[in-house]
Amino acid sequence: MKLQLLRKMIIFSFSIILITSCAGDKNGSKGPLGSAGAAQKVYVAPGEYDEFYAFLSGGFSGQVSVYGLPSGRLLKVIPVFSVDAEKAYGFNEETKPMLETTHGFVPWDDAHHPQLSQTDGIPDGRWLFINGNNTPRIARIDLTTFETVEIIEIPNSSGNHSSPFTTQNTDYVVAGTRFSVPIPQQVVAMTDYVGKYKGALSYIKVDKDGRMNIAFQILMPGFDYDLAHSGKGPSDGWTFFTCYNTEESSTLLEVNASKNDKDYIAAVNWKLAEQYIADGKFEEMNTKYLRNFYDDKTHSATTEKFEKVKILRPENCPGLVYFLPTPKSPHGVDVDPSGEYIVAAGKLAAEMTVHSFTKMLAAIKEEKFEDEKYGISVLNMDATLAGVVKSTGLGPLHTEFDADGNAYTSFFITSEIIKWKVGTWEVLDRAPCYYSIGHLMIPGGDSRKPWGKYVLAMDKITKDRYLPTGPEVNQSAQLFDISGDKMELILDFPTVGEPHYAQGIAADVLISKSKQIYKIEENQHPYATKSENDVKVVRDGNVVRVFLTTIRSHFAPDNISGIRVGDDVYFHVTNLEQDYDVPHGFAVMGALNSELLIMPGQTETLYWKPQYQGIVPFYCSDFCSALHQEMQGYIMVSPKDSKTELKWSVGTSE
Ligand code: K7E
Ligand code: CUA
Repeated sequence: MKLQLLRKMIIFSFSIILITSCAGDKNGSKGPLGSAGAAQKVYVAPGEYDEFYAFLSGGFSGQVSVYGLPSGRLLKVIPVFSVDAEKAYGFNEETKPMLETTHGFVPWDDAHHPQLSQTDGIPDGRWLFINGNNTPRIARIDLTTFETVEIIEIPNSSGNHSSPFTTQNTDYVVAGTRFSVPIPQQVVAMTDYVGKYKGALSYIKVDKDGRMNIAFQILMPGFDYDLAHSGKGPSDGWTFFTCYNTEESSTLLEVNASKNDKDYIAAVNWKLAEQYIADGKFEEMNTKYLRNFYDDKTHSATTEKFEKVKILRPENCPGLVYFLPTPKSPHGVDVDPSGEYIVAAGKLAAEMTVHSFTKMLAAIKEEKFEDEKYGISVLNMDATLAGVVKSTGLGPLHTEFDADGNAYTSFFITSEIIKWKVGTWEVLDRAPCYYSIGHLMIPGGDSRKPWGKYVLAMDKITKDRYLPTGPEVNQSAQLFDISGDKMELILDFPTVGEPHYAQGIAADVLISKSKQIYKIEENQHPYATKSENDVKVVRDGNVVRVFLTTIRSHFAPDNISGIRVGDDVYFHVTNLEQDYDVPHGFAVMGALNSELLIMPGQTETLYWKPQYQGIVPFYCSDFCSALHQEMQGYIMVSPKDSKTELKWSVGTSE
């Protein structure tokens, strides 16, 4: 507190000096004053923490990266859908099941939309969900450990883009399909697309402990379901999905899916869906999907298989879905903090359309319909329209909200953020982005109670912002201070992968919950070794299990003999440390997978198949102490048909 006050005073006096030495530039937004002011705003002194956590998706990296704001410092990369050799994710025996799907082991995905769990529409810091776009999945990250603990596959989906977008009490996360396909899968010619290809909107129930189950799927017309947001406050109970390709074309969509002047927002009444399910108005469809769960007591993941989903058909369920006409190929759909306004960004439209939830309900009641598509009523556009934002920006994509009734929309083509007033629709400010902004994020900016303060732009093209690094240059994020009337650029920093969306949360919600160690007495890994006295090497046919421990600065055992060429060797390494921030690594020469990086109290397993006789070293790969470089050992590998006995030791050379 004192430190902060001191810092503020220093900044204040520094500003005075600058203002007096820079006469003529009174607003201070340009020149040396601007840059010094900006640097001060993002500087976090040693001994202090950042104010917010920001979780950025990695796009084609498949992971989530965690940054501190306002400093823009990278704190962690969380492996989610892609293997990560640094953390042995997808390489050690414990996490391999996390990436299992009905297609087999999938080592990669395209992760787009992180979404924090909410209570009463406010991010609560329990979990972060994120969608896998390519092989449809949703992952859940535990925010006490910052590790992926569950991944559920979404059947009948083909491109999980409009996902996960939680409801306001995390009753559900959703999964809308980008590609429509024949459901159930079968051969239907692309020329027969119209009416025969379908899009599934899935509702995944989230239990109190976070576990995910597919509750039901709604079988929709064969459009492309692009993005979503759930209602909040008065509109809680509804989800809004944008759709494009209402033309139902299967080819050259850049032309053929841009013909209709209007596409739709699909408004889904999920509380009514629950009622239809309870009343038995569903059909059960055979399908296949997997759910993978990582238990941080056994430090291991397991896979379960499921074979049925409940299907609701809108044509048999009156009132379940309505279409709101929305100009041309809308992309993002965002609901303001009050829950009243539904903002659609028509990426090919000049203006932005805002629908009113109250008017939508009235139009439904008064049956103001202008059309019907596959049994779904299309509401009259004027009847639901709340207003139009005449921004003069081009290519609107996404909107977030601050705490003062303002909205911020990203415009890809004109590469800018436009700030406008919710309710009056007037444009208040605009700020250029370098370059080509996609998503943007305000901490809490899609919740009922935004923290505001900053908006983070996630830019697609970096060009000349950073030093050149060959043909590939990193994507870039840019941070704006939005505490004043005008947005002020205060920082830009390169990102991991290509972030599509992000979530921000006040740091103090997470700090106290963050786990520092795994308690060794709670370790229920079936191959854990809880004391150095219990280390051993056990043979069962060709399978050899090595029970190892680590503690600064040695392995036990560190001399092992009796392993033979062709054995299936499992190194079960338990880190006996019980201090914060003391992982040990484990690396074996020539191993075909990765290192292990074992947290205090954790057990991890490396599989190894020795291929030749001789002496094979292993060592700790994480600099853990002054004698880290001494943390090493030897394995003697004997010929395949030898009769050598297993022997192990530490500290004796017998
Ligand atoms: Cu606009 Cu995948 Cu959310 Cu990219 S999406 S920007
Ligand atoms: Cu243990 Cu380095």
